[in-house]
Amino acid sequence: MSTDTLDSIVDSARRAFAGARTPADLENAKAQFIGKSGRITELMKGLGALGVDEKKTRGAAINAAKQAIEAALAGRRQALADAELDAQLKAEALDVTLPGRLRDPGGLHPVSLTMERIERIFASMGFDVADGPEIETDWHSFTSLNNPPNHPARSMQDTFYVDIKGEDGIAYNLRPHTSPMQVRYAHAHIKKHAKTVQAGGTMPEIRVIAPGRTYRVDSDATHSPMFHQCEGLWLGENVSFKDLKVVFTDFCRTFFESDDLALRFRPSFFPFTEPSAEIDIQFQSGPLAGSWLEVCGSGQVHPAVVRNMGLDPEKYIGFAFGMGPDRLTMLRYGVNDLRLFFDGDVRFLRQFR
Ligand code: 2NM
Repeated sequence: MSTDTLDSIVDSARRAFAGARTPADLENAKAQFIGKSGRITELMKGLGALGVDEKKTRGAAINAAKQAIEAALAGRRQALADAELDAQLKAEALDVTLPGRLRDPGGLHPVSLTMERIERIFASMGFDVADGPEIETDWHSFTSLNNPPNHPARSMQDTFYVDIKGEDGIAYNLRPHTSPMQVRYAHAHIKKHAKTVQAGGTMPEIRVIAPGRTYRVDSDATHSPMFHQCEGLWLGENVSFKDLKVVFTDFCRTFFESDDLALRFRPSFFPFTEPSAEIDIQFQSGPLAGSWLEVCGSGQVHPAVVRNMGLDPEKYIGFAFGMGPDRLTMLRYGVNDLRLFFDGDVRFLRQFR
Protein backbone atom coordinates (compact mmCIF):
# COMPACT_ATOMS: atom_id res chain seq x y z
CA MET A 1 0.00 0.00 0.00
CA SER A 2 1.40 3.40 -0.93
CA THR A 3 2.13 6.43 1.21
CA ASP A 4 -0.59 8.17 -0.83
CA THR A 5 -3.19 5.84 0.59
CA LEU A 6 -1.94 6.36 4.19
CA ASP A 7 -2.05 10.14 3.67
CA SER A 8 -5.59 9.91 2.37
CA ILE A 9 -6.62 7.87 5.42
CA VAL A 10 -5.14 10.55 7.69
CA ASP A 11 -6.96 13.21 5.64
CA SER A 12 -10.31 11.50 5.91
CA ALA A 13 -9.73 10.97 9.65
CA ARG A 14 -9.09 14.72 10.05
CA ARG A 15 -12.26 15.52 8.08
CA ALA A 16 -14.32 13.02 10.09
CA PHE A 17 -13.03 14.47 13.38
CA ALA A 18 -13.68 18.03 12.24
CA GLY A 19 -17.23 17.00 11.33
CA ALA A 20 -17.90 15.51 14.79
CA ARG A 21 -20.19 17.90 16.71
CA THR A 22 -20.24 16.02 20.03
CA PRO A 23 -17.78 13.87 22.04
CA ALA A 24 -19.91 10.78 21.16
CA ASP A 25 -19.65 11.57 17.39
CA LEU A 26 -15.92 11.94 17.84
CA GLU A 27 -15.52 8.56 19.56
CA ASN A 28 -17.50 6.90 16.72
CA ALA A 29 -15.24 8.54 14.16
CA LYS A 30 -12.16 7.42 16.07
CA ALA A 31 -13.37 3.77 15.95
CA GLN A 32 -13.43 3.87 12.14
CA PHE A 33 -9.68 4.60 12.04
CA ILE A 34 -7.89 3.36 15.13
CA GLY A 35 -10.58 1.23 16.82
CA LYS A 36 -10.40 -2.63 16.98
CA SER A 37 -11.33 -3.00 13.32
CA GLY A 38 -10.45 0.52 12.19
CA ARG A 39 -8.66 1.16 8.91
CA ILE A 40 -5.22 1.69 10.47
CA THR A 41 -5.66 -1.35 12.75
CA GLU A 42 -6.49 -3.51 9.72
CA LEU A 43 -3.31 -2.33 7.95
CA MET A 44 -1.26 -3.24 11.06
CA LYS A 45 -2.76 -6.75 10.97
CA GLY A 46 -1.49 -7.12 7.32
CA LEU A 47 2.14 -6.48 8.33
CA GLY A 48 2.69 -10.14 9.38
CA ALA A 49 2.65 -11.25 5.77
CA LEU A 50 5.56 -8.95 4.76
CA GLY A 51 9.30 -9.58 4.73
CA VAL A 52 11.57 -8.18 7.48
CA ASP A 53 12.79 -5.03 5.66
CA GLU A 54 9.44 -4.17 4.18
CA LYS A 55 7.74 -4.78 7.54
CA LYS A 56 10.11 -2.23 9.10
CA THR A 57 9.53 0.64 6.61
CA ARG A 58 5.84 -0.16 6.16
CA GLY A 59 5.34 -0.46 9.95
CA ALA A 60 7.03 2.87 10.57
CA ALA A 61 4.83 4.58 7.93
CA ILE A 62 1.62 3.14 9.40
CA ASN A 63 2.73 4.19 12.91
CA ALA A 64 3.39 7.73 11.70
CA ALA A 65 -0.09 7.82 10.17
CA LYS A 66 -1.60 6.49 13.42
CA GLN A 67 0.21 9.16 15.46
CA ALA A 68 -1.05 11.86 13.12
CA ILE A 69 -4.61 10.57 13.57
CA GLU A 70 -4.19 10.44 17.36
CA ALA A 71 -2.90 14.01 17.38
CA ALA A 72 -5.89 15.15 15.28
CA LEU A 73 -8.20 13.29 17.68
CA ALA A 74 -6.67 14.92 20.77
CA GLY A 75 -6.90 18.37 19.12
CA ARG A 76 -10.57 17.87 18.28
CA ARG A 77 -11.35 16.53 21.79
CA GLN A 78 -9.86 19.66 23.33
CA ALA A 79 -11.76 21.93 20.90
CA LEU A 80 -15.08 20.22 21.74
CA ALA A 81 -14.38 20.49 25.51
CA ASP A 82 -13.50 24.19 25.14
CA ALA A 83 -16.69 24.83 23.15
CA GLU A 84 -18.77 23.06 25.80
CA LEU A 85 -17.21 25.16 28.60
CA ASP A 86 -17.76 28.34 26.59
CA ALA A 87 -21.43 27.49 26.08
CA GLN A 88 -21.85 26.74 29.79
CA LEU A 89 -20.19 30.01 30.85
CA LYS A 90 -22.38 31.92 28.43
CA ALA A 91 -25.54 30.22 29.72
CA GLU A 92 -24.68 30.90 33.34
CA ALA A 93 -23.38 34.42 32.82
CA LEU A 94 -24.55 37.17 35.24
CA ASP A 95 -24.90 40.67 33.91
CA VAL A 96 -23.77 42.68 36.88
CA THR A 97 -24.61 45.90 35.05
CA LEU A 98 -28.39 45.17 35.06
CA PRO A 99 -30.39 47.46 37.36
CA GLY A 100 -31.25 45.87 40.74
CA ARG A 101 -34.74 44.57 41.50
CA LEU A 102 -36.71 47.22 43.38
CA ARG A 103 -37.99 46.27 46.80
CA ASP A 104 -40.83 48.30 48.28
CA PRO A 105 -39.27 49.78 51.41
CA GLY A 106 -42.65 50.74 52.92
CA GLY A 107 -42.93 53.68 55.26
CA LEU A 108 -44.37 54.87 58.53
CA HIS A 109 -48.14 55.06 58.99
CA PRO A 110 -49.42 58.68 58.86
CA VAL A 111 -50.51 58.49 62.50
CA SER A 112 -47.03 57.25 63.46
CA LEU A 113 -45.58 60.20 61.57
CA THR A 114 -47.82 62.51 63.63
CA MET A 115 -46.85 60.80 66.91
CA GLU A 116 -43.16 61.22 66.09
CA ARG A 117 -43.76 64.83 65.14
CA ILE A 118 -45.58 65.54 68.42
CA GLU A 119 -42.83 63.80 70.42
CA ARG A 120 -40.09 65.76 68.67
CA ILE A 121 -41.77 69.11 69.23
CA PHE A 122 -42.50 68.53 72.93
CA ALA A 123 -39.04 67.01 73.49
CA SER A 124 -37.59 70.26 72.11
CA MET A 125 -39.54 72.10 74.83
CA GLY A 126 -38.05 69.91 77.57
CA PHE A 127 -40.81 67.28 77.86
CA ASP A 128 -39.99 63.66 78.58
CA VAL A 129 -41.85 60.99 76.53
CA ALA A 130 -43.44 58.21 78.61
CA ASP A 131 -44.84 54.86 77.57
CA GLY A 132 -46.75 52.33 79.69
CA PRO A 133 -49.36 49.58 80.01
CA GLU A 134 -52.48 49.49 77.81
CA ILE A 135 -54.23 47.10 80.22
CA GLU A 136 -54.83 49.16 83.34
CA THR A 137 -56.19 48.94 86.86
CA ASP A 138 -59.46 50.65 87.72
CA TRP A 139 -57.58 52.92 90.13
CA HIS A 140 -55.13 54.22 87.48
CA SER A 141 -57.76 54.68 84.74
CA PHE A 142 -60.53 56.21 86.87
CA THR A 143 -60.25 56.59 90.65
CA SER A 144 -56.89 58.39 90.71
CA LEU A 145 -58.17 60.77 88.04
CA ASN A 146 -61.11 61.94 90.13
CA ASN A 147 -63.71 60.00 88.15
CA PRO A 148 -66.74 59.52 90.44
CA PRO A 149 -67.82 55.87 91.02
CA ASN A 150 -70.96 56.17 88.91
CA HIS A 151 -69.46 58.16 86.03
CA PRO A 152 -70.69 56.75 82.67
CA ALA A 153 -67.06 56.44 81.46
CA ARG A 154 -66.69 53.56 83.94
CA SER A 155 -69.61 51.61 82.43
CA MET A 156 -69.36 48.52 80.21
CA GLN A 157 -71.00 50.62 77.47
CA ASP A 158 -68.06 53.00 77.34
CA THR A 159 -64.98 51.07 78.44
CA PHE A 160 -63.57 47.66 77.45
CA TYR A 161 -62.97 45.42 80.46
CA VAL A 162 -60.68 42.41 80.63
CA ASP A 163 -61.94 39.20 82.26
CA ILE A 164 -59.24 39.35 84.96
CA LYS A 165 -59.63 41.08 88.33
CA GLY A 166 -56.96 43.27 89.87
CA GLU A 167 -55.89 43.30 93.53
CA ASP A 168 -58.86 45.55 94.32
CA GLY A 169 -61.29 42.92 92.99
CA ILE A 170 -62.21 45.17 90.04
CA ALA A 171 -61.63 44.03 86.45
CA TYR A 172 -58.69 45.41 84.49
CA ASN A 173 -59.64 47.75 81.63
CA LEU A 174 -58.16 48.71 78.27
CA ARG A 175 -57.09 52.26 79.12
CA PRO A 176 -59.66 54.76 77.76
CA HIS A 177 -57.06 57.57 77.83
CA THR A 178 -53.32 57.86 78.47
CA SER A 179 -53.80 59.79 81.75
CA PRO A 180 -53.00 56.66 83.83
CA MET A 181 -49.50 56.99 82.45
CA GLN A 182 -49.25 60.52 83.87
CA VAL A 183 -50.06 59.16 87.33
CA ARG A 184 -47.52 56.33 86.91
CA TYR A 185 -44.91 58.78 85.66
CA ALA A 186 -45.45 61.12 88.64
CA HIS A 187 -44.97 58.22 91.08
CA ALA A 188 -41.77 57.10 89.30
CA HIS A 189 -40.51 60.70 89.19
CA ILE A 190 -41.00 61.16 92.95
CA LYS A 191 -39.21 57.87 93.66
CA LYS A 192 -36.35 58.76 91.31
CA HIS A 193 -35.71 62.06 93.12
CA ALA A 194 -36.52 60.91 96.68
CA LYS A 195 -32.86 60.98 97.78
CA THR A 196 -32.35 64.53 96.51
CA VAL A 197 -35.46 65.69 98.35
CA GLN A 198 -34.44 63.87 101.57
CA ALA A 199 -31.08 65.61 101.37
CA GLY A 200 -32.88 68.97 101.31
CA GLY A 201 -32.73 69.47 97.53
CA THR A 202 -35.68 70.35 95.31
CA MET A 203 -37.44 67.90 93.03
CA PRO A 204 -37.25 68.85 89.33
CA GLU A 205 -40.56 69.80 87.71
CA ILE A 206 -42.63 67.09 86.03
CA ARG A 207 -42.78 67.74 82.32
CA VAL A 208 -43.97 64.76 80.29
CA ILE A 209 -46.11 63.65 77.38
CA ALA A 210 -47.75 60.22 77.15
CA PRO A 211 -48.55 59.18 73.57
CA GLY A 212 -50.12 55.83 72.75
CA ARG A 213 -53.05 53.57 71.94
CA THR A 214 -56.32 53.97 73.82
CA TYR A 215 -59.66 52.11 73.70
CA ARG A 216 -63.34 52.99 73.97
CA VAL A 217 -66.58 51.22 73.03
CA ASP A 218 -67.32 53.43 70.05
CA SER A 219 -67.29 52.85 66.29
CA ASP A 220 -68.48 55.08 63.44
CA ALA A 221 -67.08 57.43 60.77
CA THR A 222 -65.35 59.57 63.38
CA HIS A 223 -64.71 57.00 66.17
CA SER A 224 -62.63 53.84 66.20
CA PRO A 225 -62.62 51.37 69.16
CA MET A 226 -58.84 51.73 69.15
CA PHE A 227 -57.57 55.25 68.71
CA HIS A 228 -54.58 57.33 69.73
CA GLN A 229 -54.06 59.92 72.39
CA CYS A 230 -51.24 62.11 73.46
CA GLU A 231 -51.57 63.71 76.84
CA GLY A 232 -49.21 66.20 78.42
CA LEU A 233 -48.49 67.17 82.00
CA TRP A 234 -46.44 69.99 83.51
CA LEU A 235 -46.36 70.21 87.30
CA GLY A 236 -44.16 72.47 89.39
CA GLU A 237 -44.29 75.03 92.17
CA ASN A 238 -45.25 77.88 89.90
CA VAL A 239 -46.74 76.55 86.67
CA SER A 240 -49.89 78.30 85.45
CA PHE A 241 -52.48 78.45 82.67
CA LYS A 242 -50.28 81.12 81.10
CA ASP A 243 -47.60 78.46 80.56
CA LEU A 244 -50.17 76.15 78.98
CA LYS A 245 -51.10 78.90 76.52
CA VAL A 246 -47.48 79.51 75.56
CA VAL A 247 -46.59 75.83 75.24
CA PHE A 248 -49.68 74.84 73.31
CA THR A 249 -49.62 77.85 70.99
CA ASP A 250 -46.00 77.13 70.18
CA PHE A 251 -46.79 73.44 69.65
CA CYS A 252 -49.68 74.15 67.22
CA ARG A 253 -47.75 76.68 65.17
CA THR A 254 -44.81 74.28 64.83
CA PHE A 255 -46.99 71.23 64.18
CA PHE A 256 -49.05 72.93 61.44
CA GLU A 257 -46.12 75.05 60.18
CA SER A 258 -48.25 78.15 60.40
CA ASP A 259 -47.13 81.34 62.20
CA ASP A 260 -50.50 83.08 62.04
CA LEU A 261 -52.55 80.24 63.54
CA ALA A 262 -55.12 81.60 66.04
CA LEU A 263 -55.94 79.75 69.29
CA ARG A 264 -59.05 79.97 71.44
CA PHE A 265 -59.48 78.59 74.98
CA ARG A 266 -63.13 77.73 75.59
CA PRO A 267 -64.39 76.83 79.11
CA SER A 268 -65.21 73.14 79.51
CA PHE A 269 -65.32 70.36 82.08
CA PHE A 270 -63.19 67.31 82.86
CA PRO A 271 -63.18 65.45 86.19
CA PHE A 272 -59.36 65.60 86.42
CA THR A 273 -58.91 69.35 85.80
CA GLU A 274 -60.34 72.53 87.30
CA PRO A 275 -60.70 74.91 85.58
CA SER A 276 -60.87 73.12 82.23
CA ALA A 277 -60.79 74.37 78.66
CA GLU A 278 -61.16 73.10 75.12
CA ILE A 279 -58.51 74.46 72.80
CA ASP A 280 -59.67 75.41 69.29
CA ILE A 281 -57.47 76.50 66.42
CA GLN A 282 -58.22 78.64 63.37
CA PHE A 283 -56.18 78.63 60.15
CA GLN A 284 -55.87 82.04 58.45
CA SER A 285 -55.18 80.52 55.03
CA GLY A 286 -55.49 77.21 53.19
CA PRO A 287 -58.49 74.90 52.71
CA LEU A 288 -59.49 74.93 56.41
CA ALA A 289 -59.21 78.73 56.88
CA GLY A 290 -61.85 80.50 58.95
CA SER A 291 -63.59 77.83 61.01
CA TRP A 292 -62.64 77.02 64.60
CA LEU A 293 -61.43 73.44 64.96
CA GLU A 294 -61.33 71.67 68.32
CA VAL A 295 -57.95 70.02 68.80
CA CYS A 296 -57.34 69.56 72.52
CA GLY A 297 -58.83 69.28 75.99
CA SER A 298 -56.93 70.87 78.84
CA GLY A 299 -56.98 72.31 82.30
CA GLN A 300 -55.30 72.95 85.62
CA VAL A 301 -54.74 69.56 87.27
CA HIS A 302 -57.37 69.01 89.99
CA PRO A 303 -55.91 69.08 93.56
CA ALA A 304 -57.31 65.58 94.21
CA VAL A 305 -55.41 64.26 91.19
CA VAL A 306 -52.21 66.02 92.29
CA ARG A 307 -52.60 64.28 95.67
CA ASN A 308 -53.18 60.89 93.97
CA MET A 309 -49.94 61.45 92.07
CA GLY A 310 -48.22 61.55 95.46
CA LEU A 311 -47.71 65.32 95.59
CA ASP A 312 -48.95 68.04 97.95
CA PRO A 313 -51.53 70.14 96.04
CA GLU A 314 -50.69 73.09 98.31
CA LYS A 315 -47.17 73.02 96.83
CA TYR A 316 -47.53 71.61 93.33
CA ILE A 317 -49.70 73.07 90.61
CA GLY A 318 -49.77 72.79 86.85
CA PHE A 319 -51.68 71.84 83.76
CA ALA A 320 -52.53 68.82 81.66
CA PHE A 321 -53.90 68.42 78.18
CA GLY A 322 -55.04 65.65 75.92
CA MET A 323 -55.23 65.56 72.15
CA GLY A 324 -56.04 63.06 69.42
CA PRO A 325 -53.18 62.32 67.00
CA ASP A 326 -55.69 60.65 64.63
CA ARG A 327 -57.63 63.90 64.29
CA LEU A 328 -54.43 65.99 64.08
CA THR A 329 -53.31 63.72 61.20
CA MET A 330 -56.64 64.27 59.40
CA LEU A 331 -56.30 68.05 59.76
CA ARG A 332 -52.66 68.14 58.70
CA TYR A 333 -53.08 65.99 55.57
CA GLY A 334 -56.71 66.75 54.70
CA VAL A 335 -57.98 63.19 55.30
CA ASN A 336 -61.79 63.13 55.58
CA ASP A 337 -62.51 59.63 56.92
CA LEU A 338 -60.93 58.26 60.10
CA ARG A 339 -61.48 54.66 58.92
CA LEU A 340 -58.84 55.08 56.19
CA PHE A 341 -56.21 54.92 58.95
CA PHE A 342 -57.30 51.44 60.00
CA ASP A 343 -58.16 49.79 56.63
CA GLY A 344 -54.53 49.07 55.74
CA ASP A 345 -55.07 49.97 52.06
CA VAL A 346 -51.60 50.53 50.60
CA ARG A 347 -52.97 52.88 47.92
CA PHE A 348 -53.86 55.25 50.76
CA LEU A 349 -50.78 54.58 52.92
CA ARG A 350 -48.30 54.93 50.02
CA GLN A 351 -49.13 58.63 49.80
CA PHE A 352 -47.40 59.34 53.11
CA ARG A 353 -44.09 57.67 52.25
C1 2NM B 1 -57.61 65.71 78.61
C2 2NM B 1 -58.18 66.93 78.93
C3 2NM B 1 -57.77 67.54 80.11
C4 2NM B 1 -55.30 65.10 81.40
C5 2NM B 1 -55.25 65.12 82.76
C6 2NM B 1 -54.19 64.36 83.10
C7 2NM B 1 -53.67 64.07 84.45
F1 2NM B 1 -53.30 62.80 84.54
F2 2NM B 1 -52.62 64.79 84.68
F3 2NM B 1 -54.59 64.32 85.34
N1 2NM B 1 -53.63 63.91 82.00
N2 2NM B 1 -54.33 64.36 80.95
C8 2NM B 1 -56.28 65.74 80.55
C9 2NM B 1 -56.82 66.95 80.91
C10 2NM B 1 -56.66 65.13 79.41
O1 2NM B 1 -57.92 65.00 77.47
C11 2NM B 1 -58.95 65.45 76.66
